[in-house]
Amino acid sequence: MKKKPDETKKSAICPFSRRGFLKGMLATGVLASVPAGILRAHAWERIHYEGGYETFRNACPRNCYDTCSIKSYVRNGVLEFIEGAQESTFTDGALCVKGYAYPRRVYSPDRIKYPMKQIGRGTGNWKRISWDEALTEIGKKILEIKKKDGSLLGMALDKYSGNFGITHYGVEGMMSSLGYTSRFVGTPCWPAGIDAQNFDMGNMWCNDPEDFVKAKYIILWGGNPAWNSMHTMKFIYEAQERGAKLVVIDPLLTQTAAKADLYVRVKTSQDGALALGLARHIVDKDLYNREFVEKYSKGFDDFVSYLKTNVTVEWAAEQSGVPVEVIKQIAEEYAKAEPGTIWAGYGLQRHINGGANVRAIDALAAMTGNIGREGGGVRYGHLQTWGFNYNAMVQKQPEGSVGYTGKDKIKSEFTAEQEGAANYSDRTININKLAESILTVDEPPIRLLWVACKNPFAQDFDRPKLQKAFDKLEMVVVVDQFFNETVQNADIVLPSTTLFEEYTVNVSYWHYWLSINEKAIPEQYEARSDLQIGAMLSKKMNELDAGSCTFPEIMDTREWMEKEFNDGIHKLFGIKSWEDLRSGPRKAKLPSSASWHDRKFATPSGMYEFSSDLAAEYGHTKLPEYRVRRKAYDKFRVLTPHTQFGLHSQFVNIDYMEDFNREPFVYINPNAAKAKNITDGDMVKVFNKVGTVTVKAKLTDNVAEDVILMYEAWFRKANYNVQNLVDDESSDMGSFKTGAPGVAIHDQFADIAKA
Ligand SMILES: Nc1nc2c(c(=O)[nH]1)N[C@H]1C(S)=C(S)[C@@H](COP(=O)(O)OP(=O)(O)OC[C@H]3O[C@@H](n4cnc5c(=O)[nH]c(N)nc54)[C@H](O)[C@@H]3O)O[C@H]1N2
Ligand SMILES: Nc1nc2c(c(=O)[nH]1)N[C@H]1C(S)=C(S)[C@@H](COP(=O)(O)OP(=O)(O)OC[C@H]3O[C@@H](n4cnc5c(=O)[nH]c(N)nc54)[C@H](O)[C@@H]3O)O[C@H]1N2
Ligand SMILES: [Mo]
Repeated sequence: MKKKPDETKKSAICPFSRRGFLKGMLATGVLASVPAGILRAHAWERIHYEGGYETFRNACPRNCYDTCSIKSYVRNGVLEFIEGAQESTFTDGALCVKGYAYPRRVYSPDRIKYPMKQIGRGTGNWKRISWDEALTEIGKKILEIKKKDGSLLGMALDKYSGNFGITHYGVEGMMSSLGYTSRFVGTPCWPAGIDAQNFDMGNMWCNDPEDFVKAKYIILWGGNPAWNSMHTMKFIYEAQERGAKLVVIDPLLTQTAAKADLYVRVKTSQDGALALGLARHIVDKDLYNREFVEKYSKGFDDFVSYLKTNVTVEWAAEQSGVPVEVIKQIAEEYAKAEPGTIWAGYGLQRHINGGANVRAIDALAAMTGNIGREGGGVRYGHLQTWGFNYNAMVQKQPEGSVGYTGKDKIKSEFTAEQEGAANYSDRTININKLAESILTVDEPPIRLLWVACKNPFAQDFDRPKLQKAFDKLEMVVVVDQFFNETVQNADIVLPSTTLFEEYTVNVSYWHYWLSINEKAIPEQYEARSDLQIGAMLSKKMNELDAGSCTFPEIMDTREWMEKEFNDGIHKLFGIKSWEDLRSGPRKAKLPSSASWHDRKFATPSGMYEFSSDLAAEYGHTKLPEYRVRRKAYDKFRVLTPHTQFGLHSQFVNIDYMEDFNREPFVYINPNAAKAKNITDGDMVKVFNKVGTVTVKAKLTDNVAEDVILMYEAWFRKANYNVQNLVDDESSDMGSFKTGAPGVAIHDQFADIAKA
């Protein structure tokens, strides 16, 4: 009889992994021909076999549009290779190159294997300690803080998108089960656009990306899916084959732009002007959709008078750098296409006027009647499939817990009676101001920082300030897999499992598939999942001080994954239980591939709101008006977008990925380089008011003369970090729906010189 996965023997380091990497890449189609079988081995467990391998269903939990459904092949407890699930028409049997490198990531010699303590933060003097020692030290610190401050608000959680598996919200649950704490809220990623779409439509909701094939005209605006959502590209190519025109609007000539029928180089942060110029021309040519604006929208007349008073195509051309004829051409082609679609990428809104720019783009889609159409829409993201129980997340504070009572107190999930206490809450702090907050927040100050699923030193803003902030903390605990820069700034590191070593469940904010993530191999070394760590900490806390933690002390990740399912999820995906997902991912049963297909909007008026009172309440203009961009604070504009070979700080450090991507570069236009006496391959210094990065230059006219380009990434061997050039300036929107404004990542400036 096959044992439960939890009891399988501890695996050896995979001897075949480099081969497995290649095999995974070549496997698509090959393995489809090997005989498959399902063996009923135990009442609750069916083991799937294929070609001599035990197979498991997994899902890539990274913060990526594609959230791929994975099939994993295990022999003798060793993950040998993986492939994209064939059942998902989105994943379509293929992974990205990072995905194929997963087995190496699991068995990387660089993985953090045991709990460790650093004697002197930043010294590199690490000592292996036992789980018991680690948890005792952390537990004692938590109790000390509670005693000193009378609350646990001095303990803060910094978590974001390292793993989007639903049970990972158990980290938030673990914090609640200790008491009221400080929480970094908001998102560094997409909040300005989320608010914009909420003001305009009442929610963020995109068409099924598979329906790109139905589009006749595609405007890809400020996104680079050839790298960041490669699985969507096949639908765009199919649309092109069926005759659709692809327009890419980006200040960089990206790999996506290279596939376009028309590439439009826009001046960074000036998309609002461009969108309004397009809208003005559509009005002038009487090409807007009367039915939509009359029946389903509010405030269109006001919008038209704003355009007529404040916007001309010539002005838009001047502001955006896009010639008048091109604006007129796109306006006419897009307005006449049935349907025309816009994909508003996240890069677009990481600006001080990013939300305003997205609202102007939404208006364009609405006035042409493209919202609610299959193959149309303005695509940004959605959370339609995220209706889980969040059982792991919702935990109750221990009795007698004291918390935050300030005016901006957040609402508790529990009634005051259930809480049996005064109306306390966690203290929320803007996630994008991590450094600033640690340095300035008081009464009580942040003393203990728990970092999980987040690499602030690589991904957060103003790294020199972050260094000062960390130096101020009394204790830093990081739960992670590799010795990255954040870990280097920790006192205690706890080893986290990879996705193959735990159960969870995954959905996407872009496509509509649901995947189960099975535990395919045992926990490696002494790694534990975030949930298991919560349970272990709970046991220790209650040993040290009975009743000080309400989190369950025994943790089976499978049981907790099961608890996330409910009737709504079963119905939406047409499954009876999560076990149905063991035979493959499922897609939501959508009444239409179009979002807002019934054109009933979730705004206060139930209409598409060209004029939004809610926007005004949050301090914005009612109409999607032009908002000026950030004033340059240095010579060149610095863009630090996402890289092909990493997912933020993840993957780039894996040796197999280094084969593809050996070192970082700064990309600069040849004319700009000439003026600075820089030639290809020179070491250069890029510097601004935040800090300096020293890196090799590459000359390319893919970037404009006033732009310097560097990709965000964490290289194991290079001393390279773009956050030395990015400050923490806020974007205009985000507070409405995410609790904090976004961050103006792409509104940064620097100068460059030969090193
Ligand atoms: N300059 C610049 N900065 C940016 C951006 C940019 O474009 N330019 N983009 C921003 C955006 S869009 C985002 S979304 C953020 C992303 O910021 P983060 O969410 O911090 O990004 P990641 O590097 O993906 O993940 C963080 C860490 O989670 C760890 N991890 C993985 N799995 C687990 C797990 O199961 N448990 C635990 N405890 N840890 C795990 C990984 O090893 C990694 O160290 O960065 C933002 N920062
Ligand atoms: N390979 C890979 N895939 C990823 C990620 C990754 O790190 N690597 N990250 C994942 C995550 S968390 C996210 S949020 C998404 C991000 O996906 P994208 O939205 O595609 O993100 P970026 O690469 O940051 O930005 C896309 C483009 O926006 C452009 N841009 C910047 N400013 C402006 C502007 O003012 N106007 C216009 N029109 N364009 C502008 C940049 O030049 C860039 O080409 O990708 C996800 N997928
Ligand atoms: Mo993101």
